[in-house]
Amino acid sequence: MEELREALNNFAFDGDFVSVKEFGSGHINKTYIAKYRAGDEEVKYVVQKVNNGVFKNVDELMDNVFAVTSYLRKYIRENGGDENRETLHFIKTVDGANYYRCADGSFYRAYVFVKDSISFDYAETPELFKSSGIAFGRFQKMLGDFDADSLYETIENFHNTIWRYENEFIPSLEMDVENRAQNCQDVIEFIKSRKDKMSILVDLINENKLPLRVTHNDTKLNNVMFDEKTLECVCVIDLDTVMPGLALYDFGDAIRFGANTALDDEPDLSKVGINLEYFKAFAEGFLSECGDTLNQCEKDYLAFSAWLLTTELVMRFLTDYLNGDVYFKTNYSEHNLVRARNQMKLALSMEEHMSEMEEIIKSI
Ligand code: ADP
Ligand code: GN1
Ligand code: MG
Repeated sequence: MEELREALNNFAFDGDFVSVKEFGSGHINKTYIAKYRAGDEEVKYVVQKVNNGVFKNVDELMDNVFAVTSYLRKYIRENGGDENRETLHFIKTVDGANYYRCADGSFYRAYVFVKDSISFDYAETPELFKSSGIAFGRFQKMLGDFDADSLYETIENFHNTIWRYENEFIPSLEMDVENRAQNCQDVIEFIKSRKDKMSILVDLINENKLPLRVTHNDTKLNNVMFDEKTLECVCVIDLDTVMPGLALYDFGDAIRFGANTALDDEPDLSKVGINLEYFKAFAEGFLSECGDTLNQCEKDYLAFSAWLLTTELVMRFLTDYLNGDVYFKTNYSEHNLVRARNQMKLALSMEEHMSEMEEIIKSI
């Protein structure tokens, strides 16, 4: 708490401090809401302790998010939108820096809480999920002319699935530091038997069939803020992984999280599967914004990307389980294994329904 206080004292916030509390359900950073009072008005800020284990170079990370949000603010202003609501507004420190480094070495950053907005871990309706598709499709469209080369790769090989298999999954299995491999042979087998399909998108990049774009790369439903009253999408958040990537990564990752018939850590696997209605809703929203810019190869692999990103997460959650839960936040000791099995069930369900998923894409 002391470092949090130290950080709060070093941002150029408006007004007097009222309160601070932990907030949100992200798996990576530690997020707080800090309330301030300026005259009669209460102002809310989001203050985050950056996960320095995940993001090794905080300078580069913050350069990226400042560059992207500055670009978006200008784009939104020039296109008649509300730049204070439709993208994140970062606050500098009193010394004019992008983030604050505490005496104990931890890193904090701050931005304005998007007013009257709410995020969801589960979409109650297909309309809400479609709206998140609009948000991520628009995000990609808005960044269409952003210079991808100017961005740092905040996490290398983030969605290079086959690289993760060879360089993370297999080594963690061989080390098996917690002696946990014996608990998850079913998932290990699942992953190993899908290895051949893990290089498909990377191969298509190398063959120049899939273009690198500036993408979000972490398109979970709870990385979109919605208007509290109208439930329309307002703003895409969590910009830490904005870097050159594939439109397919953004599509696939959103589906694997939001078109699951259950939460992604639901332990009762009978509840887990692909929700085709939600799949269609998201695809309609996403493609209504950025469909025009996609080439035929991108369109052809949309359904596949949902399966691939789901399988990638099976592997990432299981790798973290084998490593002793060092990456994702967990609430109990088997949490990562539960997540891996959940995503495995979802991937199996997609395998069963792949032709329907492909038909849906063709119909849009
Ligand atoms: P993580 O990387 O840990 O997922 P996020 O940046 O996604 O961190 O923030 C975690 C949660 O905090 C989000 O899911 C959202 O609910 C909330 N949040 C983050 N930024 C804002 C914001 N500017 N306005 C309102 N809520 C926010
Ligand atoms: C993490 O930060 P958050 O909770 O939005 C992760 C994603 C995973 C997701 C799984 C930087 O997202 O890649 O898909 O958890 N983010 C990072 O729920 O690794
Ligand atoms: Mg998040």
